[in-house]
Amino acid sequence: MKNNFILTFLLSVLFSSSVLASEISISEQYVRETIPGTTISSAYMLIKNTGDKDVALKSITSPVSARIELHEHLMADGMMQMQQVESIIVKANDKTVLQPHGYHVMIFNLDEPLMAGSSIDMALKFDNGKTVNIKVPVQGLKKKTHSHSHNH
Ligand SMILES: [Cu+2]
Repeated sequence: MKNNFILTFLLSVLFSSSVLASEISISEQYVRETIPGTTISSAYMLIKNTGDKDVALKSITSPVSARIELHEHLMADGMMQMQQVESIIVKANDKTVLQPHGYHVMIFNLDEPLMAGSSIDMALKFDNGKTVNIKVPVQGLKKKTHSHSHNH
């Protein structure tokens, strides 16, 4: 009886954590190295939702800044502009890409510059009450114009 109880307990822990992890997953995340003389940066990632309900990213917190906003780029009067958005929706069984010239994360008032090779912690809060914690690597400013790397 006692063994059965322990087994049931372990299974329920394993099951619930795998459910949690499987609904929203973040990949391909990176944040830009700070341009010298500035205290801002932007972050990008791929958010995947394997659940059967739409979710919305509501806010992001990080130890590196108290002011982090969700932004989108849009064309206005022939000019590329960006503005803050209240949330970024990830549809059920779909994905949303945060990328340059699209949705992105703006980090303001950085206390210290972000250096390539390091990484920062971010907590992503979703409207279903879930928080996803990720490590975001800092990418150097020198961007390869041509990528000859292949995925193995
Ligand atoms: Cu922005």
